[in-house]
Amino acid sequence: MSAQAIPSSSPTSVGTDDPVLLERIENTIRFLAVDAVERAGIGHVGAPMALAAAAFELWDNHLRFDPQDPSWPLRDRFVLSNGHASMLQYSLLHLFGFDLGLEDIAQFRQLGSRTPGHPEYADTAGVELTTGPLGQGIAHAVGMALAGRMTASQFGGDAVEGADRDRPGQHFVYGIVGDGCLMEGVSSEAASFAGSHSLGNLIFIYDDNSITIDGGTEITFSESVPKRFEAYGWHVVDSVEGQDRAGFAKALEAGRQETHRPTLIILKTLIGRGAPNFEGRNKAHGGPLGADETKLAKQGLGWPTEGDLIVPDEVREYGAARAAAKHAERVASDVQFEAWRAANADSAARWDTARTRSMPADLVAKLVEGLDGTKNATRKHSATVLERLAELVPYMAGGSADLAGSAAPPIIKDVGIVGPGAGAGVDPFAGRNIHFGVREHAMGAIANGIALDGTFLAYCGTFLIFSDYMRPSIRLAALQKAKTLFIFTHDSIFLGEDGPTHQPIEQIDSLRVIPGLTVFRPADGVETAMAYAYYLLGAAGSLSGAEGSSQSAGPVLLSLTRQGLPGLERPASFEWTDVWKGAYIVSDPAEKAGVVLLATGSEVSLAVEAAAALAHDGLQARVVSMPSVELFLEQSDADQDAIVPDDGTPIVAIEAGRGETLRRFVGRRGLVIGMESFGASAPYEALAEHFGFTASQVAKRVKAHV
Ligand SMILES: Cc1ncc(C[n+]2csc(CCOP(=O)(O)OP(=O)(O)O)c2C)c(N)n1
Ligand SMILES: [Mg+2]
Repeated sequence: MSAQAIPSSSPTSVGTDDPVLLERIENTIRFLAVDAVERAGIGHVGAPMALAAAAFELWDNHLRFDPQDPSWPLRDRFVLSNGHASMLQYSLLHLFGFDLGLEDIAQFRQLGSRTPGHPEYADTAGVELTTGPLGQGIAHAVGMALAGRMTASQFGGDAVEGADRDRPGQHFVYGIVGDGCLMEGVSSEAASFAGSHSLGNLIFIYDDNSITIDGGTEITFSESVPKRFEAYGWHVVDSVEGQDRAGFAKALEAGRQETHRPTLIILKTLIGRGAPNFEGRNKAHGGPLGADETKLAKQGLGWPTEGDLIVPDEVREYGAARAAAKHAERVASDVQFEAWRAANADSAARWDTARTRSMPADLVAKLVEGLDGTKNATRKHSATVLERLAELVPYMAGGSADLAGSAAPPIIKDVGIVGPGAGAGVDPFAGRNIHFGVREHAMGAIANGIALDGTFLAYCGTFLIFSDYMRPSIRLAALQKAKTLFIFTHDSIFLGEDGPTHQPIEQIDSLRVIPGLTVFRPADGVETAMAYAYYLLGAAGSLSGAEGSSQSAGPVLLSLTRQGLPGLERPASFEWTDVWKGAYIVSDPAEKAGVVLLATGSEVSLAVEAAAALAHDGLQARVVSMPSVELFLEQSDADQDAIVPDDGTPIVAIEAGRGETLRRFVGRRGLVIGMESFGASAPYEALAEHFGFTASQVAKRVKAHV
């Protein structure tokens, strides 16, 4: 990997050394957590009580941020992977002057509060991402760190004398993980990726307390974490005592100095520190301490036992002063940043283009061009569109979990490779093709992390069947409204000979039920291109009307075929943007239709053929393509009825999957032509014949039904 000049000096002005004040602050954080959990009657006290001192050191003396502008692009990122310790983060946000008052903390875990049970992105100023499903935080953070390195390489330009950090991509990604996160497989995948990609801007602190909910970690977690992370290619600082402020500060500095390996600091902590009958035991993990133990803990640490949620005056004043100092550093940084902009006009302009999600005005036309009527598999249309986007949206980055060769999705020509695959002597962060490796679960999280970082738009993909390995990350994308694009191919039994292990049956239905995720199953090149356009214009915030609903703010998923498909013929009245309405009429008889064939993806052309067969037999059918069920359901009732009538006309749904999400359109006794088994291994034409997906068999079933 090529050497990069990454600054490593302590990044932020130095806070107090006064041990008395520091202890007061530590106990403030500790008892804010204890009291908030006590009020809520539920929550997690153990980790906040144990990590109060170290987390404060990190925020006070190391983390660069501006409480007045939580989305300052050059800020360091902080990720609480053990999201159950949310009160730790809320206490810090409060003390450092973010928009989070004591009244918010008093509402911990209550409906509509800014202090939900686990940190949620966009609910609370200063929360970088949603954590709680263990392991996801560190995996997302890996994506954020990768985005940082790619940003530095592609938009960072040259440093201005004396202000190396005040330009894009020079920040660090800090985080805390617990035992639970490190037991989860997703953290292994992500850590392996981070080591392989030399993400030296990533610094994680392992809350090594040897405790989880069910007991000591020795009951099930016996590997050497330091050796494991060293084997991944991490720089490991083993170990620092949780109350050793100076030792921890040194470890953080060592982490910053180490620019080519991610750093894991093993921090030995005592869960529930300060609660005499709980500390060091699994019962300290969660739940309120209770009145008696709370009193004992407060007495033991010299804390007032009357009242709760106490922030002593000197602590509040100190926090306010530090918040002001952090803001002043930001203001100073802005001056340097302007100098950088002046000296790097080209990089600055491209950086602005990315950060504002600026797109060419003729994006839609450019994407659709030449695809109308063109025969191809939709995965190939997708590849064509991605090739175009390499130029049109030069801040899109992504790749596949070792299935680029199957266009799931492909390597984009003329855009370099990210990571060691870039080759000797090539900047490993100058490219935009990411080899995620065979790590689907982490791939989803890493892509989300890239998207949430805010510079690159991120896509990732594999075969649709393996979306099951990514479901928690896809769900988190939707929950956070991360603009991640999930590109899945080989989307039905028609992938053929790989057989039932690879044939998705229930996946498309199961993905459509994730709130806020827009699933497209395009039928041809135009629909594929328009699905991409929907994703991109949604990211740019430039969709309006029903198309610009809250749906368009979130992630988008494409379900694409392996097999070739004809280009659909559509009526003259068809407009490309009809695809964004979720469904449209592909063909309609002159007189009133006797049946409506509602199909998605590869089954739309099948429906067209079946309609011809039916017409031959005197039954006139309307054919409707429904590329997105979610978008169709966003339309007004009248607009929906104009496409899929609700007047008793029989509706038959056709989808080479379970088809259960289409059942709502056909009525209780309606017909869904779908899959009831896991499929079979055979050439796809044989499978079509076997499972009844031929025009003549579809026509026969429709006739029998009507
Ligand atoms: C994927 C996932 N599985 C299970 C849980 C439930 N859970 C929350 S915390 C926890 C134990 C975590 O142990 P550790 O990370 O060591 O936290 P500590 O008790 O040390 O605070 C579990 C099982 C979860 N949040 N996410
Ligand atoms: Mg633990």
